Amino acid sequence: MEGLIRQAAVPLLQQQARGFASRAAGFWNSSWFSHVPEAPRDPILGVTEKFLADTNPQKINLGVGAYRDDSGQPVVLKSVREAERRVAGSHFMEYLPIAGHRQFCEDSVKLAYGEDSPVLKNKQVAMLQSLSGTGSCRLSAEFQGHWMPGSTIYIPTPTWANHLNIWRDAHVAIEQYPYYKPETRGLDFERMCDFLSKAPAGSAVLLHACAHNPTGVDPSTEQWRELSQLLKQKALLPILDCAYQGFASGDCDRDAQAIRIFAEDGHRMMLCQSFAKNMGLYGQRVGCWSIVCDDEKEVKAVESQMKALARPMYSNPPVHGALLVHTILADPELKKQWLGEVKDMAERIISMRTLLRQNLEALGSPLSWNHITDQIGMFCYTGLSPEQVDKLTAEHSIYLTRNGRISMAGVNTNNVARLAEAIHKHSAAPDYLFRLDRPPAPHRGPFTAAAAAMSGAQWGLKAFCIACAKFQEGDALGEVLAVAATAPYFAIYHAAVLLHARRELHMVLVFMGLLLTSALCTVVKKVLKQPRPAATCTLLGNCHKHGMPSSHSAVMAFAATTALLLYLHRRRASSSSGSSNGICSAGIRGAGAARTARRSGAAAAASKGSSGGGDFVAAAVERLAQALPLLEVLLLWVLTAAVAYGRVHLGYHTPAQVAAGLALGSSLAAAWWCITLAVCQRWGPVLRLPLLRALHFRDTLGCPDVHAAEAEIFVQTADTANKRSE
Ligand code: KET
Repeated sequence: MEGLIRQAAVPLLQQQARGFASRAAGFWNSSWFSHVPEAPRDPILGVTEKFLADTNPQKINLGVGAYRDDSGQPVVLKSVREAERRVAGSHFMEYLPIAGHRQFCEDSVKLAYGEDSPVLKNKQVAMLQSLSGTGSCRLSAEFQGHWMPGSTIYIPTPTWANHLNIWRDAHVAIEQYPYYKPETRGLDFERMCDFLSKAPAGSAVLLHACAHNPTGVDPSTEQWRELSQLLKQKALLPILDCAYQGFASGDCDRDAQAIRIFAEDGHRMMLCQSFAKNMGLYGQRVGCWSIVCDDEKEVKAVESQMKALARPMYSNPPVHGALLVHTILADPELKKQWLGEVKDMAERIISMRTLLRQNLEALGSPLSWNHITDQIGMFCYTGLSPEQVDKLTAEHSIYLTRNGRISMAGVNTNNVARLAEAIHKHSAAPDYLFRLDRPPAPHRGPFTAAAAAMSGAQWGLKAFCIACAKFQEGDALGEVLAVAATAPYFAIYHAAVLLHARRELHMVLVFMGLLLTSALCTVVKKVLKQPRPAATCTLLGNCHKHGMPSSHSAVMAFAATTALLLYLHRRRASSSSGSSNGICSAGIRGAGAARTARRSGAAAAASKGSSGGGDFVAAAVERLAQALPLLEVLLLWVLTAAVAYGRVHLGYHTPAQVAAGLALGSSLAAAWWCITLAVCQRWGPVLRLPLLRALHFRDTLGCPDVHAAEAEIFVQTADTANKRSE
């Protein structure tokens, strides 16, 4: 019966929930999704969509980077067919582990880093089977976002358009570095190095390992070596995207030179491998993502985090492609056959480059087409403008990406002449300025119902927080010190509140002094440019900030030193109370008399030795009240010590940066105190200025106990009022 009720109740609840949901949706819009705008077509795969919709039998697809044979047909390599034959029926369809097929991964990294690579021999490489090159890149971006928070990715201009989407969706800040020089149609090596040399330590740099997409322009061996040294010097993490190994030169070892140079130079780096192109396994989504670590222990931790990223995204990778790649790479004969096939594919593309250039020259084109044959890999970056590309598509059914990139694999002996004619016709006034592929702008502005429905990636959210001090989970001391890190901000607020509530002339100067200390630290940091501690800055996301001196320590030292000087000054004033003004001395007299009376009462009670418990408490309270100003100063110094220690403990500053902050803050406070005294003593008359008078500003510096004086005034006023009423 209970079960029946439950069965009936569930659909009812669901119905109600649905009703509520649709009513709620109706409140905003006629449907849940009416606010969803159509996304722009993908600049590369969108070309294929348009191509497929075209009915012209002579249409040519030069959009996506996918290999075709000379008759324009997709190719399945013979080595792959053989691997398929061997694999067929020999395996279960079970899940792979999260990190995929281990032997496949080991074969892949050997292909990239080299059979005898020391990083492999030393077991320094963490690896995971990924969803092809895109999946590897996405995981790299996620890993960067998680484990290098606040760091920036430097991406070449131009690049494979999806790089920008990938790092944007992983919420990693993107900077684009110059790579291509349109005037020379070559590498802009100088500007590239110059730009990267200014990147903050702890940033990551995305590099195309070979056959740069879309330009087909790669650094030379010497330039790779220089780049590797530059990145090492500047503490930048290389992330190599290797989607075309074998396609640049026809030789897989030669195309791995950048990877091997970086590994040899001792870089910690990430590598994204794809077997889509070089094995023709486009739809199998097979790739390998690897990270070079310090040692085996680090590999264990890093690999566990790589898996932790993959599991909630897609659980584990598909098995078939990995089995094919493993079957080929693990069998020397099959591998040899495959390497030959890669070479054939690369050579057919090279021959198409020559043919296209010859055709254009034969048509009498006055332009130089050398770059078609100079560039390498799958693509030719023609220099055609987006408008020229549109004309090729509209008038000739020739499809290519609007940045003027041609997938050379789509060119064959049957279509090359038609292609050359179309290019010749529309390149009379070539516009070689390529357009920058900018990441789509994130949403700006307030949260609205429509905007709230956007994916998180489209939000350009930034945090504003005061003293967002990070601490290691489980570190209780770290947590306390992180809380203490808010103290400098409160010191400034406190001064502002005192200024507002007490209207004391010296508080104006103390408040200004605190702001000045903070500003001075910012200037010194900018001048000295000393980095934050290298060991922690990546994790804290502050590698791009400077750390000398610690402004937290400086502000606290300023506040504590000023409090101490004020305390000493007032003590001196109380011992020579004659110097204080009338009200203050009245206050002292009144407070002093009350104290003496209380003390003698307490003493009398004590000497009686009986019912004196209450008086003893009164005496203790009195003593505490007297000691309070000194206790406050001591507390401030303890807090300053906690903040200073915390800056080092939490990894935000080096001990030297903290010491410099403390020295700067306290010496500035001492100097500032002299100015404060001078202002209050010499320029006391400023208090007569109408504005300051209207705001009831006063000078209480010479007053040994302001609170006592104020209390005395109220007591006297109340006494007078009482007498009058009697
Ligand atoms: N990196 C680069 C540089 C690249 O050109 C591609 C694919 C990939 C990674 C991803 O390949 P995957 O298929 O995930 O292993 N580029 C071609 C296809 C695409 O855009 O998806 C292209 O540029 O045409």
